[in-house]
Amino acid sequence: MTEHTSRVAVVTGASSGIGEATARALAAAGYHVVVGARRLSRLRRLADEIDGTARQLDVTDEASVAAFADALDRADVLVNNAGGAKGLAPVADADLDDWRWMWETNVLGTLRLTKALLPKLIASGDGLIVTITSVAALAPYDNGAGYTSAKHAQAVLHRTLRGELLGKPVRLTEIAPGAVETEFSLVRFDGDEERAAAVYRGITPLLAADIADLVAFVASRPPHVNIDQIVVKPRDQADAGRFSRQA
Ligand code: 8X3
Repeated sequence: MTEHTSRVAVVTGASSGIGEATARALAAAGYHVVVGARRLSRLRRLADEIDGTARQLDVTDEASVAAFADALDRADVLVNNAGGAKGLAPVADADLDDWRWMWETNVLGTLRLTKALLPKLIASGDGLIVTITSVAALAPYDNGAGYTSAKHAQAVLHRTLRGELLGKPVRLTEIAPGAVETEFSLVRFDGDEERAAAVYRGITPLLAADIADLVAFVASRPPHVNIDQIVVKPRDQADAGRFSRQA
């Protein structure tokens, strides 16, 4: 275990997209960043670039989370980013395995990491938990119940901590993005590139770096300032299902 004198930020789901961009932004802000994800080779490349630490992490696996947490000598910031969507189906056709995956990663994954790191975040004297939820955590949409219900549950778990940790030196920020062009839609549509591209066609979507900027901003506020929630969407998006698309 390396002893760190600089503040340590932990980012889950850091092998791509918002997680990867957030790791870069926090490293640029002076954090030692511990990146966790299942795809270790991609993580190692990232960790080398940002002078951070790569550790394999499966947020759905109790033992993996325990080993990940044990290896940390300190934790000042936790970014709960791991998660995602699988499928877009009406409740009548719900695929139980897709639902299970979404609840395991988004909800129980956030729960596992938060529980495991909470003692270290409190001990830091100025801890911060940033949970990346979604506009899907704010309202349901048709064919999205597996994802919207998981994101609602993840958000409620996060928001509950705001009260439960009152009096403890831990801040809590929820960031709820709309359309961000990452591997998100490719995962949702099981590798169907055509379908994934259509989600962002004709709009200027947010980029992973746009969300990472917000995390870095939140983390750079003084300890008495708690930014509770940020909802961020492309200008071309009014809500989960309403876009202005150029032909
Ligand atoms: C992703 C945004 O609108 O696909 O979290 O649910 S949406």
